[in-house]
Amino acid sequence: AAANQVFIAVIGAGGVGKSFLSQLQALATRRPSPKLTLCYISTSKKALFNDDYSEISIDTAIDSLAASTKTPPELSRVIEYLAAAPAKTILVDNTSSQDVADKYPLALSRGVSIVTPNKKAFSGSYQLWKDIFISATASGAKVYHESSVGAGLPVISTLKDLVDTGDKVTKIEGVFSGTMSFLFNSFAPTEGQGGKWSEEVKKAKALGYTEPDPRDDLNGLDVARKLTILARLAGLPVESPTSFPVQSLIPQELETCTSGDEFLEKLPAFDTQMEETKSAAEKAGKVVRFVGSIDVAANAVKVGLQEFDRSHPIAALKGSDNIISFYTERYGSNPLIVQGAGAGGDVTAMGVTADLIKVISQF
Ligand code: NHO
Repeated sequence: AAANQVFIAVIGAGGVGKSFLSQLQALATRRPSPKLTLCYISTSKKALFNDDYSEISIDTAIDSLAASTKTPPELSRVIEYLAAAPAKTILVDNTSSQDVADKYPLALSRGVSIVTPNKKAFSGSYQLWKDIFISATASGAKVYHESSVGAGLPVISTLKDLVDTGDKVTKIEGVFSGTMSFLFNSFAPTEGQGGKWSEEVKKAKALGYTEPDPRDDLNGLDVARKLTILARLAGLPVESPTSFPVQSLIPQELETCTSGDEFLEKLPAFDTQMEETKSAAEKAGKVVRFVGSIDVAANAVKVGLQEFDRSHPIAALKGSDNIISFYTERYGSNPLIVQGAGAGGDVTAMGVTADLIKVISQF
C-alpha cells in the first residue's frame, strides 16, 4: 500500500460538505504529503467515483458531481470499495443520515477511518455507540466527530482530555445550539426590541445554522443529541436523546406538519406564544435562553428554556455563539469555559478538517 497517499471519500455535499471541500483543497495544496486523493463523492441523489480509484479533482468536484449520471451505490458496497483501496482511506460523512451512521461499525471494522459532524451515530442507541468504538479498537481505524458538538469549537477534544488525564467532570452546562443562540439573541436581546420569532427562524435557516430540517433544532432534539454525546464521553451510559426531559418549542398545532417548509410557512401564526414567554421573563427583569445541562453525579440530563439576569454570560452571548462550561474537580468552582461560533458551514467544516488532519497524522 502507498504510504504517502490517503484516499478520501465524501458523502454529503451541502452547506458543510462544500465548505469542507474548499478546506480540503487548501490543505492538499499546503501539505503535498501524504497525497490526499478524493476517490468518491456523493449526495443522496448522485455519486462520482472511478473503479480504479483515480483521482477526482477537488476544486471541480461539486460541478463534476452535478454532471455525473451515476446514482449512489448501496452503502455497504461503497465501504467495500473503500476497504479495497490501495492505501489508507478516510470516510467523511457530511450528511445527517441515520442510514450512513448505522454503517460506521462496518466501515471501521473494514479499516476505513471516519470523520464526521453527523450526530446520529454517537447520539443514537447506546448499542450503536458501543459497536462503533469496539469496531475501531479491533481494527485500529480512527473515528473523530468534533463538529458533532459546538461545530469547530474544541468541546469533545477538551472533554476527552479532561477524562483521559484523570480529572473528574461533575457538571457540564451551557448553550449548545447555534440556532437557539442566534434565535434568542436576536428575538430577546439584552438591549432593544428584537425581531419576530418566525422571521428569526427563517434567517437562521438561510444562514446555514439550522439542521437540514429546522424542526430538529426547535424541538430540542439537536441539543439533546449533543448532551447525549457529552454525557456518554463523561461516562454516563445515556440510552438515547429521548431518555431525559427535553422541552420542545414546536407549537402543538404544528407537530403534524409533513415538511420543514410547511412548518416555516405556518409558524408566523404562533409568534404570540413566544412573545408571551419573552415578556414573562422581561417582567422579572430577565431574558429567556435555551440551555442544557448534565449533572454527572446525579445522572441527570435536561434541556429547555431558562430565565437569566441580563448580566449573565449566557444572556450576553452574540450571534450563533455557544458557551460550554465544564465543572471538574481540578478546575474547582471556576469552570473551564469554551465559547464561540457554534453553527455555520465554515466553522463546522473546520472541525471536520482538523479531525481529518488528526487521523492522517496517526497513519
Ligand atoms: P445539508 O446542507 O442539508 O447537506 C446534507 C447533504 O447530505 C446533502 O448534500 C444531501 O444530499 C446529503 N445526504 C443526505 N442523506 C444522504 C445519504 N443517505 N447519502 C448521501 N448523501 C446524503 O446539511 P449541512 O448543514 O451541510 O449539515 C451536514 C451535517 O453536519 C449534518 O449531520 C449536521 O447535523 C452536521 N452539522 C452541521 C452544523 C451546521 O452548523 N450546519 C453543525 C454541526 C454539525 O455545529 C453545527 C450545529 O450543531 C448546527 C445546529 N443546527 C445548531 O447548533 O444550531
